Amino acid sequence: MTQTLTIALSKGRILKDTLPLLEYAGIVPIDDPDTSRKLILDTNQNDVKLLVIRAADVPTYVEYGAAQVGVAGKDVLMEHEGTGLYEPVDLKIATCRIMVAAQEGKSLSAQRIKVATKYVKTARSHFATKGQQAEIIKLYGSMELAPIAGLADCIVDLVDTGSTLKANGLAPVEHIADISSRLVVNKASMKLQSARIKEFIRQIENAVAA
Ligand code: PRT
Ligand code: MG
Repeated sequence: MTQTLTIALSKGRILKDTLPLLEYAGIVPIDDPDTSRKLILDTNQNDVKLLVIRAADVPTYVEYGAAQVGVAGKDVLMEHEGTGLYEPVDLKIATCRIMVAAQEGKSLSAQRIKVATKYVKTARSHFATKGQQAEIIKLYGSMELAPIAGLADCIVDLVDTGSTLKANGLAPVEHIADISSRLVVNKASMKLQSARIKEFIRQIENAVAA
């Protein structure tokens, strides 16, 4: 009997960049991920399914074993509070940097600064490591607005080309980490479906190398 392999992916750029890697591993969705409204996609292999969920929910699905494997941004994984995940492969897709950014010319040397971000854990640990007091203000999106609107002195956000920062009068101030997407694996599945999952990991490693 073959057990189903369920792969959790987030819609958007990670899904787009993961599909070629899956195809290299012989897995092709039957429904068109761009147009289908289904959240669970069948593939050409009848024991492989794709879940299409919010980026921040991927680690949770994999940790609880609702999906045996998934693809998540390192930014999302650094915020995840759980313990039950292996991160065996850097897929080198959806790359960017997580950075501190502020209005052009703005000094961040105050005793205590306000930092707006969706990356609360990462921001807190960055400023703690620097020994700078920071009040972290949690936002869910459009971080670039916060300094302009006077909500915060700076933001912690993802930067790729830098054009979103620039368009909003912001400039990068500090580099926190390089980000890419990672293959994540449920710890129990790695034991229980060891052969299947190791084979899948090997195929994905080959796809990344190709
Ligand atoms: O929509 P939902 O809230 O569920 O998730 P999401 O909007 O975070 O999903 P999506 O499709 O944007 O994918 C997010 C994942 O892609 C992140 O978790 C990262 O791992 C990865 N990624 C890579 C990025 C970027 N690059 C990126 N540039 N995610 C977001 N951006 C945004 C950034 O937040 C900023 O608004 O793009 C803008 C900056 O781009 P530049 O080129 O103007 O610098
Ligand atoms: Mg989005």
